[in-house]
Amino acid sequence: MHATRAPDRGALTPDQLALVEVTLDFTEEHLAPHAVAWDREKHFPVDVLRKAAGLGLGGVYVREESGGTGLTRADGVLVFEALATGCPSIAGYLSIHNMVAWMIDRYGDAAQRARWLPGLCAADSLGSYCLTEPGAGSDAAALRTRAERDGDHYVLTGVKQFISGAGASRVYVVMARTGEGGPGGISAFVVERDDAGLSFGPNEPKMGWNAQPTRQVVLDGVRIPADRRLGAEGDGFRIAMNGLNGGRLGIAACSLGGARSALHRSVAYLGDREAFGAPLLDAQALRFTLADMATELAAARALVRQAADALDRGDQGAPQLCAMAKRFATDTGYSVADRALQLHGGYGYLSEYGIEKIVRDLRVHQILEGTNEIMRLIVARELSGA
Ligand code: FAD
Ligand code: 2MC
Repeated sequence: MHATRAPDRGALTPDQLALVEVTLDFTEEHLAPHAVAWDREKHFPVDVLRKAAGLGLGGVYVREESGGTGLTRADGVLVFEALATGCPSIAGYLSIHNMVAWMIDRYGDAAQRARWLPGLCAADSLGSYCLTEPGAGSDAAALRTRAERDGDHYVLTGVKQFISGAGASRVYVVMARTGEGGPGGISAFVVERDDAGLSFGPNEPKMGWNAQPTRQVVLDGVRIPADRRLGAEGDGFRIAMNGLNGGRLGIAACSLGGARSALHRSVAYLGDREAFGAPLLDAQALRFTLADMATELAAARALVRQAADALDRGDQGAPQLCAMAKRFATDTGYSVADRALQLHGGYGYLSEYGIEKIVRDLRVHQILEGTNEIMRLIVARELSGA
């Protein structure tokens, strides 16, 4: 087995090694060869997501008794790192889809699990997570979308901004206000694509993550039965944040995968490219750059896995570790990818080589699922007790 396929195979159990192998085989066959074209054509490959679900990747953290794969977070970060070596954008979307499926499994009742999880696990229905609004991003508890109780129904009105997968997804977990201002007045709901009053903005033109749509989700008096609420009234913010703890690890792992691919392409490129009478790989300055990239990625990977273990154990400090891991791995991933571009010289800047796409895809990981400033805020609050 080559180092590009499992950088620290000794740390993995036989089951994890097999999981990584299967995921990498899938990635090399179904993602990597198409990633540049999907980015160029802004194509969302729903058929490929269904194929991934055939391997159990539609319900990675959904319990087996609910029809999922029942993997741990420690397994999950291996899966998403492997997928992102082929396409960070598709791996990132699949991580969000899995966050939604996990939230329904974890907070839904038996009827809700039976209604939505089979479709989500098979990726026959895709999932979207709707927290951000035009006026409430980092300060998510300031959200203004309302859910008014009306007998056995709720009526939802508001706008959700930057929603990944919107329009293509069938299942939307929407955080909306049912009570007072602040986090305690928020509840979580499942809205379906066919619900009357739901519509979508245009696909936002953007720097990266082009292989998946990003749209506004507009709720104009969407009337849904009360049994679409996940958990109790007022629990929505906690549900949203607990979803994000795992989601942040997924995004962190996607940064590791994208950057790992960029690093290994750089090694191969410098080995082939001759200048001043020798392969560029012989130049010590460039070898040291590669060594730093590999070292920083290994450090980031160790922190991601530590946070995943903490989340699996239900440690009290897990949210802070997830924030540290998200901040560190996404900053490191972007920096590694950017150095890989430089090592490719002018060719790194050409779309054809796929390196500039990785840089563009990884840039947004420093912004979404909580900006890296908000990750620092979470860590600093814990340090200072406020
Ligand atoms: P703002 O909150 O306005 O922040 C602006 C700047 O100020 C940032 O640099 C921020 O870090 C900084 N800042 C804010 N507050 C503080 C503070 N207290 N201290 C220090 N700095 C601060 N959201 C969803 O709900 N679902 C999705 O599927 C989804 N997908 C996305 C996909 C893409 C491609 C993008 C770009 C975004 C997506 N988002 C999604 C939204 C994303 O989570 C938000 O963009 C992000 O949380 C930041 O919110 P904002 O853009 O409103 O920035
Ligand atoms: N895990 C578990 N619980 C959490 C939590 C976490 N990560 N973060 C907050 N909470 C709880 C917190 O313990 C508190 O509970 P209680 O009332 O029982 O004490 C409650 O939630 C309210 O928390 P705060 O008092 O800290 O709320 P505040 O408004 O001050 O700050 C902040 C919360 C800034 C941490 C939160 O708003 C945040 O994470 N903002 C970033 C938003 C974000 O990540 N958006 C991502 C959108 S999704 C996306 O981008 C995709 C691509 C899918």
